[in-house]
Amino acid sequence: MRLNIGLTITTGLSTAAAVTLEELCTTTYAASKLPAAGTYQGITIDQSSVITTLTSNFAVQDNTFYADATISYCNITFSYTHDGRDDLVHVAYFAPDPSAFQNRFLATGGGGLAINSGASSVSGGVSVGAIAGLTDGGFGNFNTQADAHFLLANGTVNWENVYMFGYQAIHEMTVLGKAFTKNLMSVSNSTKLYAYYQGCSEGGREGWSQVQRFEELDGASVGAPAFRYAHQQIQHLYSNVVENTLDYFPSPCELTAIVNATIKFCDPLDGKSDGVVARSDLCKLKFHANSTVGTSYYCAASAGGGGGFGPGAGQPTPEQKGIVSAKAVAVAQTILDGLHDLQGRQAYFSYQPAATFADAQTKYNNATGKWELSISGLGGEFVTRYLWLQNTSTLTSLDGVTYDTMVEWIYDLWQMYEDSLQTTWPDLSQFQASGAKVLHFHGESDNSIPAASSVRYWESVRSVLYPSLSYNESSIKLQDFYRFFLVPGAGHCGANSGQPNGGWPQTSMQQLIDWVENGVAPDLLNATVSLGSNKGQNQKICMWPLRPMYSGNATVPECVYDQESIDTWHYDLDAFKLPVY
Ligand SMILES: *[C@@H]1O[C@H](CO)[C@@H](O)[C@H](O)[C@H]1NC(C)=O
Ligand SMILES: *[C@@H]1O[C@H](CO)[C@@H](O)[C@H](O)[C@H]1NC(C)=O
Ligand SMILES: *[C@@H]1O[C@H](CO)[C@@H](O)[C@H](O)[C@H]1NC(C)=O
Ligand SMILES: *[C@@H]1O[C@H](CO)[C@@H](O)[C@H](O)[C@H]1NC(C)=O
Ligand SMILES: *[C@@H]1O[C@H](CO)[C@@H](O)[C@H](O)[C@H]1NC(C)=O
Ligand SMILES: *[C@@H]1O[C@H](CO)[C@@H](O)[C@H](O)[C@H]1NC(C)=O
Ligand SMILES: *[C@@H]1O[C@H](CO)[C@@H](O)[C@H](O)[C@H]1NC(C)=O
Ligand SMILES: *[C@@H]1O[C@H](CO)[C@@H](O)[C@H](O)[C@H]1NC(C)=O
Ligand SMILES: *[C@@H]1O[C@H](CO)[C@@H](O)[C@H](O)[C@H]1NC(C)=O
Ligand SMILES: *[C@@H]1O[C@H](CO)[C@@H](O)[C@H](O)[C@H]1NC(C)=O
Ligand SMILES: [Ca+2]
Repeated sequence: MRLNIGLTITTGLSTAAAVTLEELCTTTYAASKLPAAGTYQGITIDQSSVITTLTSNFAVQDNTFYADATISYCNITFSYTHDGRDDLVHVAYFAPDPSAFQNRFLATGGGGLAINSGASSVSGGVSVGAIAGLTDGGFGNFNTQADAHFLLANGTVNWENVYMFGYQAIHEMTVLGKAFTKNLMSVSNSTKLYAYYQGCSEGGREGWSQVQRFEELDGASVGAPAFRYAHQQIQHLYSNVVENTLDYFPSPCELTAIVNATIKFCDPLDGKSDGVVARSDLCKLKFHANSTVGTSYYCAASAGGGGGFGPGAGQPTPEQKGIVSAKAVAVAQTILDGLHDLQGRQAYFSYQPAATFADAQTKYNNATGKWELSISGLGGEFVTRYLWLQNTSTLTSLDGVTYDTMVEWIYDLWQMYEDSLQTTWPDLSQFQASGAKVLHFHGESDNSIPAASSVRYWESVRSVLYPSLSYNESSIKLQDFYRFFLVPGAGHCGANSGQPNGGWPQTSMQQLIDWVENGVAPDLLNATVSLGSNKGQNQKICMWPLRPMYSGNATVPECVYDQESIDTWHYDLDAFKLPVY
């Protein structure tokens, strides 16, 4: 039979089965290649659940994480249950044309409260010659968010779903996906199948959840991970609590004026006047927000927008004009200083200067003509649903909420979800010993997850793995398998329209593959400008802890060691007695 011939002629690099994509993309063929029973203990695949859909000449275009390409693929889905549990989990695997398959499997994650990114990551995976998988986590269907079934009833957590979201579902999808890939593409037992992970934000947290626990991957590309979950999610409310505490609710335009003035002052500190703050650390050291008091600002009325995630997001905004007030600067500076308890001990850190104040967005009350509190939807749900276990995502009020209340919320969520969602286990010895690599990056002007959050984790891993080595010696050792890059000017998991000349590492997967398969470790991350008049320009990004310094308009920086700058990224979180990894 043709399929068996496919198996026997498989040698060396040419591992593709002798089937066409059209032949592969039938339910009969796909069902005959499902992972064998017992591939994953406790999982039973529904053999009759297979669905295949062929898509030809699909354009991967302006994808955040993959270069432009035209691909054909088969979307193969099936479902499984956990023995002893009455559940149903759906997985989807995008398979390339067998002639384009390059012995790769790619697991992908989601964003926000979604456990997958729909077609975007998996189609990108196909473009690099991988079979790429995603899961619905067992939450219903591929579009169901994790919070939809987070509670079984008010007060009762659906812990199975929490652990599925936390790490289990991606792990299962990966193990099944690797076995399925080998069967589907007739990869011989002697041929190495490379397994990768790619994700950003919640997808970045999911990536770390795998790296910290399992040895299924050869490489992971993780951006701006939403890890240190308890701290991270409550951080989304911090800006609102600052506004409430200082009793000042700046208009979006007044905050933008402060950001614009910050960019103007700090842009040249990196040696290049390009509208990009590539050294937000020098900005922290040299810029005083109070210098913006009195700056005049103007924003035309708009029919929608306003940004943010609160109830005011997307509402029409009136014309805004005035001069930046001392109160607005106090709000901005207190936000940038990060959460401190009422005794002045630091509990968390904040966004870098030059990031926009997304969490601080207010809403306009057309009846009173005033700007009012707009509680961050991302932060609010973690209090109502994840902490209070109430079936609602809306936190209606911050009355009586102090900085100490926030510290308590963090502490309680941390205890509740330490082993499922917190995701900052710092001992990566097992992943390291397996020979796998992790490429981690974070937009320096991220307005949703502080860039310092990633720096802190890199530092936790460094100090836990190499407690007796010097900073320099341990940094170099860590870089053998874990490399971290701050992306100048970039926002949350993408380029930033406020600093459009900053490049974005769109081809990080390609560099990871080159590291894993060819031993080419990236000293500089490859980046491409995706916005503005320099669109298409190639740039290079320095590897932490080195920091960029440019001469004139160079696109390749000198990567310098600057202790005073490095120190600005490290915080003593003395509001907690336990170490915060
Ligand atoms: C893959 O196919 C399934 C079944 O038809 C469908 O529900 C799902 O939306 C498809 N996935 C993507 C990412 O297109
Ligand atoms: C939570 O509320 C939604 C509607 O907002 C409802 O569909 C769902 O069944 C409720 N879940 C529980 C566990 O009460
Ligand atoms: C690979 O090895 C397994 C068990 O070691 C065996 O069952 C299977 O037939 C082998 N597959 C191929 C394609 O040789
Ligand atoms: C901020 O800068 C941007 C880009 O230069 C500009 O479009 C916007 O009008 C400025 N806004 C304010 C309030 O200064
Ligand atoms: C501005 O802030 C800096 C640093 O906090 C301080 O040294 C300086 O005195 C302040 N200037 C004014 C005018 O308040
Ligand atoms: C405020 O209300 C007036 C009168 O109803 C309306 O014309 C205007 O568009 C509203 N403005 C905003 C920003 O909603
Ligand atoms: C569950 O909590 C929500 C939010 O507090 C509330 O609206 C709803 O009525 C509660 N449901 C039950 C069944 O108590
Ligand atoms: C660490 O290495 C940097 C160069 O990467 C060097 O400038 C610095 O002096 C070194 N620090 C120590 C303590 O050796
Ligand atoms: C680096 O990015 C450029 C576009 O800026 C692209 O042409 C090139 O292929 C990328 N290199 C690698 C190794 O991915
Ligand atoms: C850098 O580019 C800008 C804009 O293209 C130009 O005005 C400036 O003269 C250039 N600076 C140097 C040092 O080449
Ligand atoms: Ca600059």
